[in-house]
Amino acid sequence: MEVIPKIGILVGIVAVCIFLPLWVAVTIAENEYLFAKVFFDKDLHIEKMKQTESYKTMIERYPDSIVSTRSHAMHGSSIEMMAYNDNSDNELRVDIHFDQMSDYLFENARCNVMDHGDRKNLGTIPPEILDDSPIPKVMFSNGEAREGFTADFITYTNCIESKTIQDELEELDADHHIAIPENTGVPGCEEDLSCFEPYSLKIQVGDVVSFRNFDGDFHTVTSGSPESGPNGEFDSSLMEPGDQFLHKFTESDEYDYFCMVHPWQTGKIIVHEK
Ligand SMILES: [Cu+2]
Repeated sequence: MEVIPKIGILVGIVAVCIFLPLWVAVTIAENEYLFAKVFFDKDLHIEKMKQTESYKTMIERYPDSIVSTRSHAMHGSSIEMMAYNDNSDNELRVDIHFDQMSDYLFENARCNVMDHGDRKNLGTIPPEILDDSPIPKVMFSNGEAREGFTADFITYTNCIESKTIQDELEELDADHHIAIPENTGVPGCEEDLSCFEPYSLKIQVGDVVSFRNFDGDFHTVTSGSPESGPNGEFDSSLMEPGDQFLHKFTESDEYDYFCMVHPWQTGKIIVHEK
């Protein structure tokens, strides 16, 4: 009766002292082997990735693409490609990854365009803006395309050819115009509510409002109030003399706005349903 527990303990000790280190050693060796294999096969992977439609389409359409390759990342190799437009700052990024373990090729394309000085993925730009924009409708969720759609995305999205969203709004006729009059950079205009002209404006959902700086000073058109600060609905950032900022109002609400540089400058836009 006493022998069986002793054998059990012995087996346990053997397992912990011999098999566990052995298992760890084998796992490490296996990983090293895979790592080395991926490294030695990297040219093969790159060849394989260069056969994808994504790669071929990208090189054909944008011969100046920046291409970088990486091996033995996640048991495979990757190609990263980027096409860039100096004028608009828009960029198209394509990633191709080959996983040697699963023999799986992953392809992905993303379009990032400039919107009011921020680089945004097409998928993060409000659809109402895209509706009026010459940027082809994003047929892919989140402004990116994966397997099977990547080459079409590169071909049809015209990602880097498109202008900035602000440029595209400029081509639309604004439905309403608001002026930042002269001498609003010094206090006084708040007394007769003339820091933005008109001070209060009633519009309909979907209307585009133009704000133009007729003053010799820098100003901003920023949603929110001087008391509570910007609320993130819209922001022109610094407008030079003569600059125009356009914004499309897509939801009915009352929008207070102000100038971040001269907090006495405030205005209001009331948006009604159509
Ligand atoms: Cu101002």
